[in-house]
Amino acid sequence: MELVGLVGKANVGKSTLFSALTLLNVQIGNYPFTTKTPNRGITYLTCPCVHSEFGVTCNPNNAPCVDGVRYVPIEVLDCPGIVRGAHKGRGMGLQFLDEVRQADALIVVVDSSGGTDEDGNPVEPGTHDPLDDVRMVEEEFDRWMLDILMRDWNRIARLVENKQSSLEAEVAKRFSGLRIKEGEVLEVLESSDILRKAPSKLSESELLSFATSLRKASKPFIIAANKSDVPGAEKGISSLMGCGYRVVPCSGEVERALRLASEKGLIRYLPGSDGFEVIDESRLTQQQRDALKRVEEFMKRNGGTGVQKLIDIAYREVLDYVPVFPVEDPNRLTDRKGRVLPDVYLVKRGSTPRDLAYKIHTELGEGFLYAIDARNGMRLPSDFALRPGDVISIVSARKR
Ligand SMILES: Nc1nc2c(ncn2[C@@H]2O[C@H](COP(=O)(O)OP(=O)(O)OP(=O)(O)O)[C@@H](O)[C@H]2O)c(=O)[nH]1
Ligand SMILES: [Mg+2]
Repeated sequence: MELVGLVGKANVGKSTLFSALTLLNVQIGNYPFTTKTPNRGITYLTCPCVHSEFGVTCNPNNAPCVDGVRYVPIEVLDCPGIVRGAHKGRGMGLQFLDEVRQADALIVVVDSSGGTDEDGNPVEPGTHDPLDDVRMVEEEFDRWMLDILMRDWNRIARLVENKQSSLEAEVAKRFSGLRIKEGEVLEVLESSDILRKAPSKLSESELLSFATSLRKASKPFIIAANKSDVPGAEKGISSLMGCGYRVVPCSGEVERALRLASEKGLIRYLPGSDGFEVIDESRLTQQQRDALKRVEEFMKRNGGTGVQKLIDIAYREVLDYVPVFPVEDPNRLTDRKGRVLPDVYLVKRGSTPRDLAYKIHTELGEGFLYAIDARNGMRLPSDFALRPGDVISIVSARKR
């Protein structure tokens, strides 16, 4: 399953976002380092279901369908806070980053209200520039990667200089599990000056910029400008716009309150929508009514809470994944259990039907013969790039 990590300075609201995204109760507190070990949970990416286009009713298996929207499960990891110097062991250190090696992307959470200082202690809103926190996370992450490289650099240099191995193979090995392949490491190397020098002659700063390029290639960042419900957050959000990454203003706290109220049956709220409906006004206390009024105003300004957008933008825009609907029978749109449009899979844009087959099951990929587009019953060319919403039947020599 896809995996996304929530990282960032201490006390910026990572666990609140995690809880909103997964509706699990985790420890939340207004002091740094509430979270001591990473938490894992399931959240969902949303995409339109194709059932109405085909005039059928779907029987979801891996991705529930609500009001024509499919919710595709994605694993999410809530990490302990990072502070400056973490790579040298300050705060909670960076040991836990080993767990984010497998993530497709990282959501870097910042306090856009500027109400937490460098170490994560609460301060007057507007007194801290959240852009500093993006830079801090970049630096700590890159230094963590640099340390991994440096730990073994003499040996790597010797192997490469004696022609016993290649630099890309050795680097890929050190970051095994980072979801970066040898070919991608080579691309990064070729776009830098690194290959012009013997590995043993490289300076620490050259290796650091190599680590930065590796990080950018393997772990795209999306910035969650959290706490955007706090008055005055616009200043922090506009400062963040200069960070070079996609910035999504959001409020984990508001999203969490909405999901809880919806779970209790007080309101009707679909994550990702820009409003909610009160189910029975008479069941609300005056305090709840006032709170909902403020939430409504915030959502109008922000176009929703931004929390669902974070996941959707991370996968659909930044990572550029495409949701597709594999079926076994292209006429009835069913799997072998007779379920209509049961599953949604995410594939990287440019993926072919064969890539999809491998993603579903190695054997299906190995026996891949051809694929059929269920919209017109035609066979697809082998280099066909899957498009969002494609309904695909894979014909394989090897039965699952
Ligand atoms: N106003 C506002 N406050 C928030 C929001 N999200 C979190 N908070 C508050 O920020 C504080 C920290 O929240 P946590 O979710 O524990 O933060 P964290 O980043 O997980 O903290 P560590 O685990 O210590 O790194 C709590 O007091 C939350 O109530 C938000 O969207 N808006
Ligand atoms: Mg936390």
